[in-house]
Amino acid sequence: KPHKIDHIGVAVKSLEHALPFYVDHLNMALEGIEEVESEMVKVAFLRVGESRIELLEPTSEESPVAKFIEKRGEGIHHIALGVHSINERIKDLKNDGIRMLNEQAKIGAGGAKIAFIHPKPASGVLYELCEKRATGEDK
Ligand code: CMX
Repeated sequence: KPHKIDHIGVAVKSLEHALPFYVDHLNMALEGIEEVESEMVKVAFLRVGESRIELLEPTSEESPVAKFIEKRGEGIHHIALGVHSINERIKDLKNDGIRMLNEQAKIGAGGAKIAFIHPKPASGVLYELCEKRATGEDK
């Protein structure tokens, strides 16, 4: 079972422009900014209780997030579900006949193992499975 919403990804054109609203008006604490080269994004994590908002800025025109913004505009891009054993979850979903966009977990922000599910059976929502690195901090 997913144990929490780890984060909600929001596609933005510019972190610099997007961040002040979240920090100054929604009073979210900025945890950090990280470039995930393999995903062609720069991300900012904002803490909301046990979850986070992840702002995603594309670092290249080739970035899937740049294509998303071009097609649909800025907005919610994905919901990440915290799972304890991502490989098991991928296996179970595949056994259930659910199409994965990633059949193998890959490494995302903060060294987490991540995999995306095809949005079709999820009524158009892109879900990410996310297994955090065991740091002990992230309960
Ligand atoms: N929301 C809803 N549907 C989406 C979507 C989104 N954000 N992005 C893509 N889709 C749909 C597409 O329209 C497509 O639908 P059809 O098959 O019906 O045409 C389907 O999902 C597959 O999309 P695709 O672009 O053809 O598939 P790819 O395998 O090329 O891309 C994807 C996979 C969606 C994961 C990639 O495009 C993407 O968005 N990558 C960015 C991932 C990301 O946010 N990484 C964060 C890293 C930081 C971290 O959190 O660790």
